[in-house]
Amino acid sequence: MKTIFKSTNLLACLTFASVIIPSSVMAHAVLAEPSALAGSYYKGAVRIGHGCDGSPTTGVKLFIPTGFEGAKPQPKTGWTLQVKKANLAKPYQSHGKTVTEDVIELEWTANSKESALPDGAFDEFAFMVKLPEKTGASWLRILQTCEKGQMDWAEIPTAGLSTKGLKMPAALLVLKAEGVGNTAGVNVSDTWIRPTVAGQKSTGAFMKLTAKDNSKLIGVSSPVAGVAEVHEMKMEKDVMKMAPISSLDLPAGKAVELKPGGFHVMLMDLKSPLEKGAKVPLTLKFQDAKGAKFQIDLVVDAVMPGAASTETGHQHHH
Ligand SMILES: [Cu+2]
Repeated sequence: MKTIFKSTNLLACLTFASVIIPSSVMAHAVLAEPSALAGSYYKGAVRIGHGCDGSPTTGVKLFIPTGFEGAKPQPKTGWTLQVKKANLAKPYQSHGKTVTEDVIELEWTANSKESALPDGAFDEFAFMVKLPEKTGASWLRILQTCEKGQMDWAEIPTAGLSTKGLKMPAALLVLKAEGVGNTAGVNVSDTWIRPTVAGQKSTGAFMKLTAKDNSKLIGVSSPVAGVAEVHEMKMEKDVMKMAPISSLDLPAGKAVELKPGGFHVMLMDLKSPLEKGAKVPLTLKFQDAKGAKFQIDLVVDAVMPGAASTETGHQHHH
């Protein structure tokens, strides 16, 4: 096939490029399930992957920010639980900023040397909490105490959601909109974004859109991209070209697929690389047949479609 890709407003349309991503070992203190439905009851778990420079972990403290309600730790054999109320929290430094938000602290402390978590093992410390209604990223500080020393997981990226380059990032929890698109009249499913490599300044976002009534996709935006556009691909004299379009028709009840080689959302002028597994906020703007505008806020995983987690495109039936 003799097909040349040309683009006028980009280095290249990268929707076709196959990208090899090295699998990175996540040894940070993280949440086992880093995204959840805003406003829902969330069962989370702090995952501790190693000790402090070889020393076994004897204590785990999770700081629950304001807006989260009724946080409860799950009991753990050999460990003592403690819940401290908001006014006991002290301000702390995170990435040069002083965080003074009131928080609730959930604390697990090993009862003995025997119940401490060895450096060579991992474990999870489960909790439950009612999440805020507001969608977006939350960063939860985790203080890991060891027989010798401690690790204060409290750094927050200055922009975006990538923790790359941070030594001790706080744990990310992305709060997603409820019933993605159901209330707004467009169902969004099968979302994914092609991960990027260092230096790559643009990538594509893909999904399936099904409108209840005749509508149009009239715009996109994302805080990670300087420019976001809806693109079409078309053949012109044996040359495949891509170009921005002002709107994409969504006929009632018909699934319109945004996919490599076809319509796609182009994210350009990226502020940082979108690593595999990155959570990317994306806003879709629509207009219905009567001219009324509405939007849907999504969080899309930077993963290849085969590896796409079921959570991202998933629909909530009530
Ligand atoms: Cu494009």
